Amino acid sequence: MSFVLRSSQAQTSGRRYGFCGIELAHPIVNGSGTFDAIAARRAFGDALLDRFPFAAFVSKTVTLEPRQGNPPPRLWELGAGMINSIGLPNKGLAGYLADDLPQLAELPVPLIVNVMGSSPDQVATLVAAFAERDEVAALELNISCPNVRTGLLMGADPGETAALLDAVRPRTAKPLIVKLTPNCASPAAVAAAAEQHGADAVSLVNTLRGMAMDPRRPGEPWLGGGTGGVSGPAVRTIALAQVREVRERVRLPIVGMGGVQTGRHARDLLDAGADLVGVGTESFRDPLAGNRIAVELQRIGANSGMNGATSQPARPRISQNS
Ligand code: RRO
Repeated sequence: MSFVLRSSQAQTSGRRYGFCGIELAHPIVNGSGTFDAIAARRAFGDALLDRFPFAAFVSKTVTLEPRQGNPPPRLWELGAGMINSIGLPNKGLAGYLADDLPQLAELPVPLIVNVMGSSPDQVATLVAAFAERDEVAALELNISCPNVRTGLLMGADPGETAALLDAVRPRTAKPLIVKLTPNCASPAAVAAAAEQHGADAVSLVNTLRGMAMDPRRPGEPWLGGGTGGVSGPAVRTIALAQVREVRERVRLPIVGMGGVQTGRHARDLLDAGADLVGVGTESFRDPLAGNRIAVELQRIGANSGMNGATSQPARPRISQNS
């Protein structure tokens, strides 16, 4: 049995979006780990390929060795989002190359592979393995997972990020996107280090570390991993502020994400300085959210806060001097 896809595909105006030398039909991509394209293809069949919700597909994080992930429970729902403690379960590099890569290569959009290691050498090995694969358009370095012990070792400190880039940059000519954490003193300083040491783009925000207590076991955390990563509308304003801060510090292209549910939210991130927008938690609610958001964004157009006839703000500010 396959399910029916109901949403219309993003109608692009013919305009293409350039990102690190990759041509995209619109500026909406997925956040790594929030859309399982292989499972979605099983559910929706080839209709998924005709109605693919994103302009590029970012894979779930791959590590060198297979991982089972964190013990359950792995999710806690909030009024304005959720906390995840997935712990990056994956088949490891060999399993990914054998099973997942051939299936992901059939998607109708460029493939960005997200990788993570617990040392620069490990990340360099992963990057080198994908460097020669034509199926892969770019690599995203996950230095921002809040849910594993070593997740933030290289992402919370500009010097560690610089050392990682020094190890990894010589291993590939493909674009390298560095996924930044909001769980550090200065994401903009980490972005600047990434830029100076050869990154091609940055993406932000990954999830914010958070915790929920078990309602039936006083003093005990709900999540099997103890803490988790907060995402969804709760983090949207934080993402906006951090994207703006990073934009003021670096010239690199930015993939902005955090709580995007509508075209308006995407427009706001673009206006804050992002070049592309990632949709994450919203895709769990609606797998075709990416498509809907791309259509909404296109309808809004640029400079949507302005009155088109006069180029004046649609709603004037109240004067602070009167
Ligand atoms: O798998 C996860 O628990 C996870 C990862 Br790799 C990540 O980068 N961000 C997140 O919120 N969860």
